[in-house]
Amino acid sequence: MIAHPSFAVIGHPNEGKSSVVATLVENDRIRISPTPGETVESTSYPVILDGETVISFVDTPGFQNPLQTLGWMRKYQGPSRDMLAAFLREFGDDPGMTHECELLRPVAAGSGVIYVVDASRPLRRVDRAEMEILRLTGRPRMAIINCKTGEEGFLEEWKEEFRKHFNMVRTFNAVRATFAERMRLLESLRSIDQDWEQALTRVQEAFVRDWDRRLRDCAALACRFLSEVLAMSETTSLSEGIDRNAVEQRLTMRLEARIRKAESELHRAVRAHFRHNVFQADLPEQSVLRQDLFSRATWRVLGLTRTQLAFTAAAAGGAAGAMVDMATAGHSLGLFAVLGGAVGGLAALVKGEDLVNERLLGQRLGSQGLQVGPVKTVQWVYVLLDRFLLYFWHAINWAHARPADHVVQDPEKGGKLGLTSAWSREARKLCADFYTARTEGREEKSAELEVRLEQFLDEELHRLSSS
Ligand SMILES: Nc1nc2c(ncn2[C@@H]2O[C@H](COP(=O)(O)OP(=O)(O)OP(=O)(O)O)[C@@H](O)[C@H]2O)c(=O)[nH]1
Ligand SMILES: [Mg+2]
Repeated sequence: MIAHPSFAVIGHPNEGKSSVVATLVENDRIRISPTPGETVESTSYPVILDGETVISFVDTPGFQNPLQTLGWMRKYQGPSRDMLAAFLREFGDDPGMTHECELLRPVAAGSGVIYVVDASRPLRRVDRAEMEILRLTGRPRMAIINCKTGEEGFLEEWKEEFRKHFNMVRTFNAVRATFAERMRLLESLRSIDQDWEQALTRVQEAFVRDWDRRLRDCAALACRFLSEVLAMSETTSLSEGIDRNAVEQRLTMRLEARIRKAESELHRAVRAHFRHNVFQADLPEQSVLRQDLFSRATWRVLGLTRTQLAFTAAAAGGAAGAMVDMATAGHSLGLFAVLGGAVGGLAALVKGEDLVNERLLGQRLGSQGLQVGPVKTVQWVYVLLDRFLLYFWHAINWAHARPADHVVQDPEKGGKLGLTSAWSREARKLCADFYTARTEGREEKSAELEVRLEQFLDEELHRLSSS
């Protein structure tokens, strides 16, 4: 007797069974291969949520000998509930039937059946035999149409056959299935057998709770990251005769390296939340995430338009005026405030509206100190957020069953890529206020705004993952 619902994923060799299991249990270590016969043993993969196994899916080898198996089953005379046990006894040592024994063993032990078919090819006699075998097991069963190519010419023929043998049929793309699609599949499983309905309702609820927790964690991680990075700076003391430009450059490089590191740690944490172990960041060739955080390309593509920025700056109480065009701001992007010392002209590499109060920040430095950072434009917060949102979007859309050549494209095409550019003015003002409070070191105000920002981000992550 199995304590939780279990489903054996069964089918012809190479139809995508292991891919379906990998996606459903979010396990990118399951072996998937273009060569038929990759899976030779049945392996049960549990879904563990809150420390408890709520459901498991069994990956099985493909049918090897369906015609002979069906022939035996048709001749079988004993009680039908003993049929599978009798089959395993009879063929347990038969080398020609090892796959059939492997794939029927979990079914004999009480698993339901998910039959996977690549319906982009015509139906054959062996397919009918496989479906009939599964019908004769008498277990709750569902068919999944996993169309590996876009070909749908044979779909109707398949569906007609499915109706005779299964309680439920669903289309499911193992490579592109989102969380919402996985939930729809669970919903369908719920209705194939009354005895499992309650247990599967609890499974569904556990999946949703777990997903909510992941998004809440990611929103919190992003806020911690922003909070840390917005306030980051590098400080040193200047001694007599030192080349101030060289010192400034060194501090800038050090600061950039720290920020890059913080961002890659954020990405790693996001990736881990969605259980991507084997596949590292497979980002599309042209993704802006492949560009360095401080490159011009990044700043050109992400963030807000000038008009949006001007509104935001005004709303957040910054001096009104044209936003600096980061792409033309000199040899470096000139993003960082340079404070303290007898800095003179260095203090304002970037002219225009700055939301950072340099006098306030520079106060503590005295004439011998030099500080680089924080970043002096509010655009920074949108660039950081947009990169986080893009990374999150990829992490939730990378299937755990990706063929090697599968790449998910960035969500938006053309124009401004940043998702924040579509945010409401209130949301952008919240970001700008947070930026100002944080860079000016106003702890209490920052903490209050961070709570609101985290809540807003949580809603935004739900919106991004709901389709
Ligand atoms: N394009 C595309 N390829 C898929 C899809 N599903 C599976 N594949 C590919 O089909 C091949 C077989 O996938 P597997 O998941 O290993 O198939 P299987 O049924 O477990 O195969 P065996 O274990 O050999 O019986 C792999 O190259 C997969 O990448 C899909 O939905 N779309
Ligand atoms: Mg397999």
